Amino acid sequence: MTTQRTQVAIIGAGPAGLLLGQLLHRAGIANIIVERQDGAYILGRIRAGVLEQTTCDLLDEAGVGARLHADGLVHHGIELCFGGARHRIDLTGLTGGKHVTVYGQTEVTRDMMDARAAAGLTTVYHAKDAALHGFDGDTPRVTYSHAGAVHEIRCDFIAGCDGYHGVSRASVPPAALSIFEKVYPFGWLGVLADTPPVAHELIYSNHERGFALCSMRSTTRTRYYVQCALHDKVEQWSDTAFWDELRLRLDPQAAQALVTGPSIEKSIAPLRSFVAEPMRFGTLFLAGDAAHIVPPTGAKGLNLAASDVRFLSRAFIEHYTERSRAGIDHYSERCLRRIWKAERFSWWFTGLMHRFPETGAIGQKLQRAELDYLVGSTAASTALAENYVGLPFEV
Ligand code: RFL
Ligand code: PHB
Repeated sequence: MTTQRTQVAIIGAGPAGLLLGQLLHRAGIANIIVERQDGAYILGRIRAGVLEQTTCDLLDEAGVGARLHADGLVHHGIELCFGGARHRIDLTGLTGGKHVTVYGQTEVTRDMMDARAAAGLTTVYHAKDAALHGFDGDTPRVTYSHAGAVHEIRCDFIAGCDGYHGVSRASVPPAALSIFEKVYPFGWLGVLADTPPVAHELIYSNHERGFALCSMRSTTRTRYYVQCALHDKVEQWSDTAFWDELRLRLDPQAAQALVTGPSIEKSIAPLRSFVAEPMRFGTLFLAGDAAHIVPPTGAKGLNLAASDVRFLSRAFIEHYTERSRAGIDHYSERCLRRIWKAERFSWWFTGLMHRFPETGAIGQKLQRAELDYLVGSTAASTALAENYVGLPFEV
């Protein structure tokens, strides 16, 4: 068994792990990332598309914001579509000047992988059987196997950035965790295509056939979603079936403007609200999807991962430079305060926009009344806008 020594061992090279690694490196804190997959696999996962300003600021702080500023699309509003018409929510006007940036998670991840490689930092891809040891004390270790040999990393802290299905949360004794979970009775079928976006801004549509979302990755690449049954399989959905269904769920003008084309990627994602508390166990810290999941309706998952990493990087920097434990001791509580607000918003927006079979006709009437109220009330529109662009950090 070979043994390496570092300050922070990071499990997972998704957005949370890569961003933490980059921020720590810039503060002079040594770290090693251990990742189960290879880089190409990670870059093939099509996920988030909307970044809050605080996420963009953190990417700048990590020194990986150049391409984001060059290629990201700044959006000042979103459109809500219902009853055959679209209604604009003026994000910037309602929030005193804030906006969001449309820039794919794939690109964010690629920028961070490139920066990590350029800095010569260690990422062990294809690391199998990662196991966490001794995190109830001050000498935690991570073991993993790679190319047939077992390796060990000795460290001061372990950051569990390994997503919902990772080993980090699973390593915590169940009695030490409180789990809060809701699984929604539908999924999202997503299609990526090289077609021009149907509109300049994102369209969130509530339709009696189900929810639809028109998003984008650039001015020539679109990302569209339709609500589908939980048991649907991607193979059941031909490109034609997808485009036909999407068109039906849009207002007549958008339906007519919709440009279709062959899908580059097509996948189905289940929707879940999930929080595991607390987020720290001795010298193990959970961050991102390892600790919480939101349904994608509010576009909060990647942004929450970034906000956890903001708290965690500052906590480690305080520890190493100021010898202060404050950030470490308050990490879980600070993260969770923000997480629960994003969980609430994502749950509310999901409930407002989707077709819920069990609520029937009265459910649809109530949604319609709320949507009418929302687009007609500055107070209600402002509540949506300020959550969508991202709530401020309290500490
Ligand atoms: P990730 O991205 O899942 O990365 C975890 C990494 O850990 C690795 N791993 C392991 N490594 C070593 N050993 C093990 N035992 C391991 N187990 C796992 C995995 O291979 C992986 O590389 O978690 P992270 O970094 O916390 O990032 C979270 C985000 O990926 C996620 O929250 C967002 O994608 C959610 N999301 C959205 N978020 C937004 O902020 N805005 C959006 O517009 C948005 N849209 C979305 C989304 C998620 C979606 N899906 C598919 C769930 C749209 C969709 C459809
Ligand atoms: C996306 O572009 O993939 C996307 C955008 C907004 C959402 C969810 C996903 O709410």
